[in-house]
Amino acid sequence: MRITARKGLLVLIVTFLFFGSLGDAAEPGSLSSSHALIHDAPASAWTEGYPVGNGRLGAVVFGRVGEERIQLNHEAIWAGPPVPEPRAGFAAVMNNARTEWFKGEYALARSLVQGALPERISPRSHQTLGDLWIERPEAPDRPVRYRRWLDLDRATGVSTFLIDGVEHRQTVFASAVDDVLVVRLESDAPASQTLSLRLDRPGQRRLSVIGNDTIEMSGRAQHDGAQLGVRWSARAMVLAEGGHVDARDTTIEVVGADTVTVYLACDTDYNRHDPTAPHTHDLGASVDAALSGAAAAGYERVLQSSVAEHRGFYRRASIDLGTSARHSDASGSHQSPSVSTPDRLAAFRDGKADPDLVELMFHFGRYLLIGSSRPGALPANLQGIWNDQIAARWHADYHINVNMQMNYWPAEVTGLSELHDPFFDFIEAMVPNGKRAARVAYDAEGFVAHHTTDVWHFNAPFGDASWGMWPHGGGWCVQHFMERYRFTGDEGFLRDRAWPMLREASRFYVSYVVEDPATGLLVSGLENSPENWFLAPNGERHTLVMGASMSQQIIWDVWTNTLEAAEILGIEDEFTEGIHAARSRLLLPAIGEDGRLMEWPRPFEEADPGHRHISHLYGLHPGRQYTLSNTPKVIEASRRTINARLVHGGGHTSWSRAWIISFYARLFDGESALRHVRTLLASQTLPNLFTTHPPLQVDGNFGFTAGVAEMLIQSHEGDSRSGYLIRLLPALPAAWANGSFRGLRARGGFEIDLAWADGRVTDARIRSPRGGTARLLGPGFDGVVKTPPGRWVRVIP
Ligand code: FUC
Repeated sequence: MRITARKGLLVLIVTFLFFGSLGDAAEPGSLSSSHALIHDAPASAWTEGYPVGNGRLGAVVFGRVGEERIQLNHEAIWAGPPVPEPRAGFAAVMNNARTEWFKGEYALARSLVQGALPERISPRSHQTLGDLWIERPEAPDRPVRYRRWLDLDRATGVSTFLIDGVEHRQTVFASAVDDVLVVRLESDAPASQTLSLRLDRPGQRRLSVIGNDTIEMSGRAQHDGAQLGVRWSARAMVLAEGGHVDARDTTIEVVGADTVTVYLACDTDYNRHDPTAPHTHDLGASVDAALSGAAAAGYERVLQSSVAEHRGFYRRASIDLGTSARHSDASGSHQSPSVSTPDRLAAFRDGKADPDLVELMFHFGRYLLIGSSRPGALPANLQGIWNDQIAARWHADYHINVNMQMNYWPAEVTGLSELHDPFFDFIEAMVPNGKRAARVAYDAEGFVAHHTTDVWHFNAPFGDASWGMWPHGGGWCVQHFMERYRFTGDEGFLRDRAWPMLREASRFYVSYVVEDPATGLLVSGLENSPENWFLAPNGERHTLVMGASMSQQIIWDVWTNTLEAAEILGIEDEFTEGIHAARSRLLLPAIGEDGRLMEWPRPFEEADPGHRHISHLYGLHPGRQYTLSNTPKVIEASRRTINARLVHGGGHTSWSRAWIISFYARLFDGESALRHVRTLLASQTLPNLFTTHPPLQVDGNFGFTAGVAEMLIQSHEGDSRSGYLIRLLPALPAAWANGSFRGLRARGGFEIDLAWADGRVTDARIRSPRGGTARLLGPGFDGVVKTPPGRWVRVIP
């Protein structure tokens, strides 16, 4: 093994099989202030409940005593078609509109396009499965010695309380191993479980009982008899030790049991590969199979296997920003786990330092991804899988003008690569409709996707042009395929999955862009810059342009990734030549007179200067077009762009705030990044740590985790042939001067553990399954490391 030290640094290289000094600092404990939410009262609102999930099946647990509510979700309970369809003849309208736009006839261009767009069809939402209600008629109104916690390391939501001097404990979790939701009710005295259980739901459903211990709720997702969608069936089996269990109407009554275990399973006829061809198997039978499997295994085994399986993901990464016992200081910045999460949030809001809370929020993002995105399932939607509504805000759908992508920003860097799979499967499943939309709507080749879609894979420009006229969802999603390759080095994935997507997205853009008659450069349009408005010279508000900066950057990104992939795969043909030629004629964003990166190709004023989307910084993040080394002027312009947005109230949704963390991280500005880490936690986070748009949108949680990771490690510079540049602690704020991380990933397939003190790297180790070479650059460290396959290489400055 060789490491080449630069700048005269002394570097010692040793290969270790394990790394003692970092292991304990970052290891999740059983209940720690960085790995658990704690409340001292039951949830009085859904946003105070604890989410649990196995990727398909989820719940929000209220932890109430007299009337417990466990709100249930299945990822695939969706109302159905009709969906917006691409409209033939649209391309001709678009061509006329483009001509008018180039002449400066913005209003006419807009009305032509708007007049040809299909209407929005609403709601067609993801829906709550319903609720499991557990009633304890004799429970006091006010619980005594009440406490509940969500243990992120075990993925269990627990509540404990006293009734008549008897200590009760409720444990809820969603097992991915047995595909059941489990509710366990125990106490420290025999025969103390007397309660009734029922299922219900605010929308259409049928209720029945099966035998004397199982309740069934089934139906077909819909909106008031229309938009018939997914058929589903859920059953809850109630098993008691001691006492009696009986069914009355649609309720299960338990009297005097020692313990009660409820297994709940749900299945649907949704076919994620082809939603138009629903499954035809017997849903009741498949639900029964899951229930009897869990019952046969028994509670302890179901629990243990669930915890172990969850930890297989959860324990892959950890961070310590300086407040674990090792680093806690006399000022009392270390929080004891006994302080409730709302109290910690309130203290944080008042300016109290609580780096463990930042760690907790970082881990919560990983926890939510594990809970809402598992191989073989649907990707995490706007709410993950947690939704208590029949018609959710934005239908809890798959917005792809930032939101779903943000959900997956933390996946690779925190070592949860497999959890990215549902995203890839979903985008690939959209390809047939995406090709149809390209052909029908634009007379173009290849694959397109627009600003949003849902489980029916619909794909069309529709609705109001200010949000619906945006054909870059596909181009943006395709970036993830390339990033998966970069993070894993998996050439099979590059060849079989990334390349076809890159090729089809590139083909769309080649046939879609047009020449700007004034400059001869290639521009995309007409379309919005998500979802902002500009003021035309005559003062009118408009959204549609030719050559919005974000569009041009996404196209640059897709074409550049395509060429890079082609080179790795040894593909050189007419197609790649065409991309080369097109890219050299692509309009690239300009810097305006005020020094900001321009959002539109002409110097329009923003109608909403504090707009939540800062789309035109796509090339800074998540793209890799702009870096301090390559484009210093654009980097400076980016800084001014963000400042201007913030001065006007930008970042007011949690996802927008989260993106700003990553922007600042890419500007190597740790203090500004930390300011937004704090603002997101202090003012855009709900009592159960869900981030709020408002209402809840989990993209902010995922963007938070990704943003914190981006402050600690970056690897978007370089490539697989010349080697990646891995920046360690590129945006470390002074408040995090001492700390460590474990298991963060870098492009090139590397996994890195790191410790630092006084802002300087003190210890690091790196490995990659395939072996490789990378340059590591951090405070107090700069060197090139070569790792043999699978072996840790320790690097000590
Ligand atoms: C985008 C955003 C909105 C919201 C919606 C789900 O369109 O502009 O703020 O997050 O997605």
